[in-house]
Amino acid sequence: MKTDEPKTIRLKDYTPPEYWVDTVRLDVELSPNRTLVLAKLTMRRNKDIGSTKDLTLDGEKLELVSLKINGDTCGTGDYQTSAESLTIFDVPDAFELDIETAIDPSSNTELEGVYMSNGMFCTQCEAEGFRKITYFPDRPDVMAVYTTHITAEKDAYPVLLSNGNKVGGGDLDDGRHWAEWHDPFPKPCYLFALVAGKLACVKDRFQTMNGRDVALEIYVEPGDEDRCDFAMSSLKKSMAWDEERFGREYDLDIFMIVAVSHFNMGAMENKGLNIFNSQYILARPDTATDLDYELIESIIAHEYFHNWTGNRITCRDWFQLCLKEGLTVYRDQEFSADLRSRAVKRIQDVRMLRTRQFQEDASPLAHPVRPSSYIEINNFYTATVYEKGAEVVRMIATLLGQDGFRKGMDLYFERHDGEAATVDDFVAAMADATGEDLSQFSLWYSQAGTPTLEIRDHYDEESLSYELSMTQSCPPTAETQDKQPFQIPIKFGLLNSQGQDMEVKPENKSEIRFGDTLVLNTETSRFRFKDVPSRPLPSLLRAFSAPVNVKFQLTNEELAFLMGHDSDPFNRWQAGQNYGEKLILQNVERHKTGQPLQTDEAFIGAMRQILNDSELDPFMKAEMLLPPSEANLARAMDVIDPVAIHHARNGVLVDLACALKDELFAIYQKNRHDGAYSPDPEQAGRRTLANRALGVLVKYEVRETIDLAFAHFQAATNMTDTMGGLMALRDSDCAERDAAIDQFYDTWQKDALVVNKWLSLQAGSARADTLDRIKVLLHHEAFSLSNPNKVRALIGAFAINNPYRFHEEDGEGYALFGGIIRKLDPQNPQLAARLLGAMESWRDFDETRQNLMRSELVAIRETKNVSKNVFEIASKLVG
Ligand code: B3K
Ligand code: ZN
Repeated sequence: MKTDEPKTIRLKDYTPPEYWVDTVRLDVELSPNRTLVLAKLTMRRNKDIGSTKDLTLDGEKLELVSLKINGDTCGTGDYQTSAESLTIFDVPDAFELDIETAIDPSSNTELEGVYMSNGMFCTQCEAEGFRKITYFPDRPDVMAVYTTHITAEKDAYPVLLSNGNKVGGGDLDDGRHWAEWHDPFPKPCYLFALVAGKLACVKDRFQTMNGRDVALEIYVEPGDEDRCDFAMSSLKKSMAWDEERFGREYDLDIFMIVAVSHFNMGAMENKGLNIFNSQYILARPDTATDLDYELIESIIAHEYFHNWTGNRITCRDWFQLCLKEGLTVYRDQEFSADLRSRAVKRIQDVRMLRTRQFQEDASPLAHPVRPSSYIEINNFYTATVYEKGAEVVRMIATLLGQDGFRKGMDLYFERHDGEAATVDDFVAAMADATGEDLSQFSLWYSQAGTPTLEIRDHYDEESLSYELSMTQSCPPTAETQDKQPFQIPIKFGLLNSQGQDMEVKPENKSEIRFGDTLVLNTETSRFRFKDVPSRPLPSLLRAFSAPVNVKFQLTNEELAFLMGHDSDPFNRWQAGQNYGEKLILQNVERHKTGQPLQTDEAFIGAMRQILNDSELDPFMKAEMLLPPSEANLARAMDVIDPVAIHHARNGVLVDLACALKDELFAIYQKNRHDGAYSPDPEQAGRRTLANRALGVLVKYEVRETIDLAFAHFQAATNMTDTMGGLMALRDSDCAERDAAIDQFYDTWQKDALVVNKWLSLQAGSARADTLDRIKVLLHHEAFSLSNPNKVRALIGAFAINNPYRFHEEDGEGYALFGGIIRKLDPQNPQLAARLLGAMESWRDFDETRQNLMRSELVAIRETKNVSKNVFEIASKLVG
């Protein structure tokens, strides 16, 4: 973990492995304090490379018990160990290696390698955790066939699981038992998994498109069996969708998922044995919100889809991470879009992209979708690699069209199945399948930063011609100062004065694809259209066809018109966001100069029309009702003023609440939940709308609205409404708020996942006592620094999602946060480094806050024994 001068790994230094591993047999004797691992590897020299006859394997935190080559025990002169490796001198060209190591799962707090969660054994090997289990060439381009033999005490660990199919099992005479698993598909070691414990199992089956019968098993802690139905049905939907949309069939006889309480991220796609953070499996209407259900569905899909994009075709090296992650996020986004509302899904994804990825891209942590160097690979599971990675795949699909994209995917699977591939291989398959030249497009993989598109238009009444001129620019980032122009697909439409799409007739037909997509591939381009009967209103970057910022001047009237009429639902929403942002930023100026806040009548009128629009889907209405978040507003300011942003945004909400009281109340009444709960998108959309309407109404804090919110909370029959009531009350200083919070804890204190919602809710409050409350909660029985879900629920919700209180000018929030990072780092460096990202935008604040954050970051970086994870983030931030 600790290194004085952490080494930087670079893409340009990649060399193929010197030795291959063909088969791995692992004998794992489980015991909490001392687990013995006997690894039998059949190895051979890579003939194409390799000058040395020495074999170096990765290994960390291992006790080497014994070592044999071709059955002969190695003497101490035959090998050498270091804190991170084992080197065996002068090995033959082909040999069998027996390595026996001992590990201590019970003291593994990093949650990487083999560790324990609530008394069960589980593993996490991606990215480099396998080296904490045994010595191995821990790199994804070494792919082997695994057989895993597990023995453990039968009473304490009745269920023994690993990858592939179960090939044997039985009892031993000392109270122990065994199971053997064989995975016929060669895989990199990061996809290895093992689980042992007292687990309940929920079973189902799936018949594949070729009639193969697959057993589906979800393993959970006993008592949670009644919370697995939705996860199971999501799994079956995912399997069917991947067959239908991409022709991909599942390949083993069994697919297993295990839910664990202690997990550093969302889930892990180990071959045939996915391991999940229990938060993304367990759901019952009274414990999970509509959003939880949505996340479960998409994460189950994501991990399942990895079976082809990640497992059957894996990554050559970790610089290619977006090859599996960006592509798989794109696939899970498409899955959700097909199952639910495409427009709402796009809005949610873009909101997240802007909040997390655009912010990262504008910070000292900016890196390309395919980074060119890293110190700690776990720091690169970022919004850029995942979310921007997915946007890049989406742009390829937009440029090639759905059919072209499918042809490219088919060719990619055909060419690279069973291989460890690169981003270039993927792009080449797309290009070769369609004849498209994607060389310029590939810059999206190597240049970081969010491009800005400045657009102007001109209409000539005499010639009835219309022109759009576009200029792209991208700020310098560490890896490239001077950017080359990107290839940018821009979906668009031209609206007439009735709000209908006009027929688009480009002067140069080759400049437009599929009738609605312009392709910009120079710094500046002009696109001309003929026979345009009247001055059009352009709707630009429809469906957010590229991850860029758009600058195009529109008047308030034009924004209101687009909000009401654009045939592209995403751009209706976008116009509302732009309008809202404009008004809030005006309020920011008023707040700074002590003037009363106000909201333009036309905006309120446009919102009223949206609320009254009987054609508009409730979920879309709910999205339109939500103004840009404080984090997104911050990106629009040269110097972020978190206090002014909070009040300015609140000011607009208060005005909406006042002016639209009747409409909001009617919406609430009409859409609030009634009857039997189902997490389907139709019901969820109505509940979201009712809860958001309530959330806006209470901004106008009068007895009546507080009573309404409290009654809503009290009467709730599902967690979505319970949380809706609590969220509405969260920022108020009233007695009902405190009563609701206490009552919630009394009801749910035994349920860890629900209690996490309680922690987040308080950490996210705008109330003045939030920081003090967090200090109390840090010592509350509901909190624990060793459970990542709890840390994220309390500290993440504060530092990442509550900018108003986190950035209080006295610096107390920063001090508390810095202290927690320093305490967490020695236990769980991965989590500590991730949380530290909360300070990524520190340079965009005023001098006082900058100095306060800077000194915390320096103190963190200078901490004795700082992990390389935290060191890398802190040093990049401080610069
Ligand atoms: N591949 C895992 C993430 C592993 C993170 C390691 N620090 C989950 C996913 O993206 O599907
Ligand atoms: Zn993934």
